[in-house]
Amino acid sequence: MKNVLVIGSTGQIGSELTMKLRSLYSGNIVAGYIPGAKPTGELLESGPSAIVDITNEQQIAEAVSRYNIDTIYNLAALLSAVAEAKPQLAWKIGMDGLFNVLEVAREMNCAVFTPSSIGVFGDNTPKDNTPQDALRSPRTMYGVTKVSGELLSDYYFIRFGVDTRSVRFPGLISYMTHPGGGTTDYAVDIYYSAVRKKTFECPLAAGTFMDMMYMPDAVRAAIEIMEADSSKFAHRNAFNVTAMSFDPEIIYANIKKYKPDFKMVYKVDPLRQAIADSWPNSMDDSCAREEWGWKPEYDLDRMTQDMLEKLPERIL
Ligand code: AKB
Repeated sequence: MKNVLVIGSTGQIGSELTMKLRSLYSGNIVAGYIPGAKPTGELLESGPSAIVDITNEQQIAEAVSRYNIDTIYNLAALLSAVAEAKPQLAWKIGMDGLFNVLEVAREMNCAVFTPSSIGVFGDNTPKDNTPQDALRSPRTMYGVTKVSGELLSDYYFIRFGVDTRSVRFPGLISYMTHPGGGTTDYAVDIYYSAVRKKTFECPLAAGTFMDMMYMPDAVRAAIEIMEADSSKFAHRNAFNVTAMSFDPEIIYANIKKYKPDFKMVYKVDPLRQAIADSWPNSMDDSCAREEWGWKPEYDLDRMTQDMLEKLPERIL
């Protein structure tokens, strides 16, 4: 990777990934954004930025040509719960947008990273230790676009030789940028409530297990897979990756270790609960470990300590 375009650079992953790439590489790391979500502060000042709406192929091509881009991180997407409210828009961004990115990559010789998700799995997949090659039959629009995106990305690799790579991210937890509209967002929101000394209303029931990962691990996964020697890949789009699996009771108990007065009550959101129930409790990520050396660094307790230390500086 030398010159990189990050589409969706002001989102939850993009804001941290762009800064990390700028700290590692000396080329152009371009923060792509849509009007209304312009980068601010350090993200704006530390490198180039450009308006790149993923639904506009010409805009993507112009940024790639202007900055001599060799790698595109395609992070534009609607998360699972909001995609259920706006399925047409979710398809337009997730699929029409991906098609635009892949076409530009094919014509202008770029590698492409597009995150997939635990959302590719559905009710008829083994829930525990879900295998890499398990059946992908989601019931959400988010999952439908993610499975289709995996297939389309593999197609562009096989048919046109475009270097597409991807991971199936679990819920991502971070203190810098709020995710917004996901099913796993409760695991971010709970820290906000703990820091603000407010009772947390949990939208998922006790016993709802899902895979999760702290953002520094997620950013490292996104970079390491693009740097990996692909001759060792048996898979491409997309690798299961995980760092931990917990339910609301477990994360609550972990936060209470450091904030004994913190309180949580349940106020289950049926939409999010149904989505979470259709996803794995935990994924098997041994293929990522074997094929490109994936290994998480943060477990729940280390993440909690870091969140409780850094989040107050941002929100209080
Ligand atoms: C969501 O909850 O929609 C996302 C995801 C697991 O892909 N965080």
